[in-house]
Amino acid sequence: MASLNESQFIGADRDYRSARIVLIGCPLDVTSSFRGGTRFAPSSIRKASWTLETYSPYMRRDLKEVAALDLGDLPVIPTDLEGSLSLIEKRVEELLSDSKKPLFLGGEHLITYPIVKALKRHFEKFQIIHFDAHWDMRDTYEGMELCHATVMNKVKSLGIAKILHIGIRSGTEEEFRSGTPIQSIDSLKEQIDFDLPIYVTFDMDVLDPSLVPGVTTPEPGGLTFDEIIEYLLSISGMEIIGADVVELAPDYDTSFVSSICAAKVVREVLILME
Ligand SMILES: [Mn+2]
Repeated sequence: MASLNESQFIGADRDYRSARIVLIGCPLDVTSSFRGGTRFAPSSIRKASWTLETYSPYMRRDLKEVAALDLGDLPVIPTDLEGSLSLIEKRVEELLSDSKKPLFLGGEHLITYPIVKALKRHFEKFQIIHFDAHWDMRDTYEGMELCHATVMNKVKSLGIAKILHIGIRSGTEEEFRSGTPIQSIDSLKEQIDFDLPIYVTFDMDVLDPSLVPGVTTPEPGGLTFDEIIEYLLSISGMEIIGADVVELAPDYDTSFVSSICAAKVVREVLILME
């Protein structure tokens, strides 16, 4: 076993120059409506990663072959939402100028907006795969225009070619009228554009709360881990330009399994991004 370094995700220890993928922790935890706790997620995911093997039997590849570096957390400030969002955007901008692919460890889902905003300036056209129990497509929520419940609406307004929603099982009638969630691997393969690069945004509550209770908004009726793997395998070989794993609130799960699941999702996504 490699030496345990809980300040870094397992295997993400390349030097900056040779790294192709850069992990950034982003403990933004401001706009949650039910309960917060996502500020503790990046460190918990890193710690949980050390319970995993670097080899993925699903992808049949090892993290050791992936040129990744974990740069630690962004110093986001809870009392300055706008400032925190522009800090995220600026960091993504820097990474893209250095030809690195960003993988963000949330934090709340709102972080996807500044990440995609920066990506949009570098990539003319790409599609987003959105794993989530919730649409997050509201115009406003509790008077807020920028929050976890409006984030995918804000992202869409940036002019994204295509957003594919997987695992959605909660939202308003209006949100459900706005589109149809992907229900199977076949429909993902039908709807995905194989010529376009992908950004992956992964809300941990897409998984069933019996497996991942440590999230801000648990929603019964979710996907199993094996189903997630099937979806991820079906985009294997496609160009992934960035990703985030968000909404883990580790303290609601004293068993630590939610964090281990999040770390395992990150491992698979890292391998897919390489
Ligand atoms: Mn959600």
